[in-house]
Amino acid sequence: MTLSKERLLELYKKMVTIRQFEENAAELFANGEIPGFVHLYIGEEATAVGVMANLEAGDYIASTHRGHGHLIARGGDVKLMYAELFGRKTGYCKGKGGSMHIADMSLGFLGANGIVGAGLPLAAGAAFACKYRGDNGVAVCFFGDGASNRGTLHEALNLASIWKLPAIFVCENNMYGISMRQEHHQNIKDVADRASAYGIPGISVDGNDLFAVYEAAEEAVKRARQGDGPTLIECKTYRWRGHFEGDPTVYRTDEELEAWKKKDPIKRVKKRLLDMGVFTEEEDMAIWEEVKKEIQEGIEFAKNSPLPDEADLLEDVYCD
Ligand SMILES: Cc1ncc(C[n+]2csc(CCOP(=O)(O)OP(=O)(O)O)c2C)c(N)n1
Ligand SMILES: [Mg+2]
Repeated sequence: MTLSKERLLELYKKMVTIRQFEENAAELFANGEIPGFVHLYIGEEATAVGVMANLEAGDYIASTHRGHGHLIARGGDVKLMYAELFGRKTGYCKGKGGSMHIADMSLGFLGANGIVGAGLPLAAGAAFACKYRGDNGVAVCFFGDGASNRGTLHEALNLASIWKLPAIFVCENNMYGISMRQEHHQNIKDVADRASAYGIPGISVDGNDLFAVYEAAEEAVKRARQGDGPTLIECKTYRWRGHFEGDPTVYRTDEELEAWKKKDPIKRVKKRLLDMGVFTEEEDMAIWEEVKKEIQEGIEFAKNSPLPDEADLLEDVYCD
C-alpha cells in the first residue's frame, strides 16, 4: 500500500461524508423537504473513493443517476449539492436541475445523468479531447450493471479501444437494474468479460474493498496515461437503499440486504486503519463528528437559500 497516513485518512473521511450526506438526504426526502427523485449511493462508497483517489486536476468524470458519491469523492461542495437537492438558487445548477443533473466543470465532473448509459460516450469524448490536446488527462466513466446492456457501452468501448483513448470504464455492479437482478438481464456473471470483445483488459474486483478498487484503478489510470488505452473495471457492490427513495424493494430479501451490510465498505476500511495504527477508535469518532458538522452546515446553507425567481426561468436555457 503506497498511500500515506494522511491520504488514507482523507479517503476514509470522504467515504464517511458520502454515507452521512446520503443518510441525511434519505431523511430529508422522507420528510418531504427534497422534491423530485433521489437515488442514493449508501453501500457503494469504496468504489467512488477508490477510483477517484487516482485522478488529478484536469481529469474528467462522467457520472450516473446515482452520482452524489462520485462528486463528493471528487471534492464536490456538499453545500452546493444540498442546495441543488433542495431546488435553491445557490445550488450547483441554480436549483433547476436537481440530483440527476449536478455537474462541476471546475472539477472536470461532466455531470450526473438521468439517461442510463449516457456517460459512456461522454467519457470517450472527453478522453479523446485529452489525447488530442496531449495534456496527459484521463476520463473515467461510472455506469451500472443495467447500463452495461446499452448500445452506448459497445460504441464507447469500441472507439476507446481502437483509438487507444485514455479512458477508464468503471461498472458499479450492484446486482440490480431497478428491480431486475443481473442474472435476469444478462447472460454473464462478470461484466468485466465484455472487455475481451473490444480487445481491452477487463478486471472484476470487490467493489466494497477500498484497497482492491484503488489498486485496480491505479493500474488502469497508469495504462491510460502511458498511452496504452482503456480498461474496464467491474466493481461488485450493493446498494443498501431502494433503487430510488420510496422504492418498496419487494424484489429482494431482508437476508440479502443484511448479508451485504456485513460487508460494509466503511467498516472494512475502519478495521484496516485501526489494524495499521493509522487512527484510534477515538480519532475515528472525531472524524464522524467533524463530518456531521459539515453536513449540518450544508443542510442549513441549503435551507436558508432562496428559491429561484420566476424571472430565472428562461436563464441558462441556451448557451452562447
Ligand atoms: C436510457 C434509459 N433507459 C431506462 C431508464 C430508466 N432507468 C433509470 S435507472 C435504471 C436502472 C439502472 O440500473 P444500473 O445501470 O444497474 O444502475 P443502478 O441504478 O443499479 O445504480 C433504469 C432502467 C433511463 N433512465 N434511461
Ligand atoms: Mg445496478
